[in-house]
Amino acid sequence: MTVAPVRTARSSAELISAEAPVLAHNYHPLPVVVARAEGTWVEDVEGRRYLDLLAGYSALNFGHRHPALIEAAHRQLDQLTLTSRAFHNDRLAGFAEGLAELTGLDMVLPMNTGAEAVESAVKVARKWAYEVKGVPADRATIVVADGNFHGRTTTIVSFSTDESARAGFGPFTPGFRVVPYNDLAALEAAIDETTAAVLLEPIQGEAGVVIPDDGYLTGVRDLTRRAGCLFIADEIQSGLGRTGRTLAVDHESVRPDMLLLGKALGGGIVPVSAVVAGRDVLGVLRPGEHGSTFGGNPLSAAVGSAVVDLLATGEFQRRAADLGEVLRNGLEALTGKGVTGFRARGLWAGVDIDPAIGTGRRISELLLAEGVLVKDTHGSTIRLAPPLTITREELESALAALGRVLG
Ligand code: IF1
Repeated sequence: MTVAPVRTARSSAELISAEAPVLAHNYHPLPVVVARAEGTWVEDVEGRRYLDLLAGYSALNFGHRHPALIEAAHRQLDQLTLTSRAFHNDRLAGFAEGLAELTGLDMVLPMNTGAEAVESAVKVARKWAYEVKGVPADRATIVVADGNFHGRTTTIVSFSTDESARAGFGPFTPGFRVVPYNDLAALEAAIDETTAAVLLEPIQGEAGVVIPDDGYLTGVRDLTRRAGCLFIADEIQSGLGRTGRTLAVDHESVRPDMLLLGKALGGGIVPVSAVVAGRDVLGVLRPGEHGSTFGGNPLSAAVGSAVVDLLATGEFQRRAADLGEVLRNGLEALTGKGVTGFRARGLWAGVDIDPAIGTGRRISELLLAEGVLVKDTHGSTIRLAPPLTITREELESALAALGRVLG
C-alpha cells in the first residue's frame, strides 16, 4: 500500500507549478495563490494582503465569509446538508418564500449554478410557448443579444457571439436569434409568432459592463408584453445589490416574467441559483419533467435565506449606490489620464484603459503588484466589482493604486 506523501506547506510558486500537469488549463490565473480571506481582503500563502475588486465575478457581494452567512452555513452543516427533492426538507419553503417576496414574483425553481438557471429558463420558456402560447412543437425561438454571456454549456454557447466561448464545441442547439443589444427596433423585428422569450442581461457583464440606454428595459418589457412572449432577465451577475438596487431592472421599475439569479445568492459559500417567475410560467413544470440532485438542498437554502435576509434590510443596495458615486468620481478623475472611457452603475464598472499603456491583463498584473485584484474582460477593459462591504477608504486606496499604475 503506498503511503500518501506528507504534503509540507508549499509556497505560492510551488503550488502554481504543481497545478500545471494536473489541472485543466481553462483559465490563465494571475500569479497569486489565495489562502485566507475576510471581507474585502484576501491573503496569499506568504501572507501578502490584497483588496479583492473582482469578488468572485460578483458572487462575493457580501464580502468573503460574511459572519451571518458563515453562521447560517455552520448551523446547517451541523444539522442536515442534502436530502434530494425526493423528500421535503425544513429549509426550502422559507428560502422560496423569502426569494419570492424579495423579487415580487410568485414561484421559485431552485438550481445551483448560473448556467443551470439559464438552461432551466430556456426549457421552461419553450414548454410555456408550446402549452400556453400555442407555438407548434419544436418551433419555439428565443431572442438574445450580441455580446451576451449566460454561461458555458453547449446550448448556452450556441447563442454566444464570442468565438472564444463557442469555437470547437459544435454542433450547436438551434432556436435562437441574435439581435444587437440596446436596439429596440432590431428586437421588435426579430420577435414573431414562434418567439417564446427574449433573454437579456439588464447590464452586460462580460461584454465590459455595457449599460443600455434609459428606457431600453422598459421598451423590452412593453415589446414582449405586446408580442405575447416572455421577458427573461439574467441578473446572475447584475443582481442582488451590485448596481445599487436589489435588481438591475429596478432602475427602470421593470418586472420581467422570469428572473435568473445566482452567484451572490450562495453568499460566496455554496453554488445557489434560481429561476423566479409567475405561477403561469413555472406552473408548466410537472413532477419528473426537470430536476437537479443538489437543487434546493437544505444547506443552499439556509445560506440563500441568510442572503435574502441581508438584502431585505436595503443596507447593501444603499452602500452600492452611495459608494458607486465615489467609484464614478474616481474614474472621472482618471479619464484622460490612462482611462479612455468607463461605464459604471453602483459598485460595478467596466474601465477602458489606453491600449498604449497595456492590455487589461497587463493592468491586472500591475495592480496585483499594488495589492489590488481585478480581472480584465476583453482587450484593454478591466472590470471593477468589489464586495459591497468595501469601505470608502478601501475603495479610494484601490482607485489611487489604479492611478499609480496608469501614471
Ligand atoms: C467563467 C463574468 C464570465 C454570468 C451571467 C450566467 C452566468 C454568468 C450574466 C453563468 C457567469 C462567470 C462565469 C465565469 C466568469 C464569469 C463571467 F461575466 F462574470 F465575468 F465568464 F463572463 N449569467 N459568469 O456572468 O453562471 O454557471 O458560472 O454560475 O465562465 O469564466 P455560472
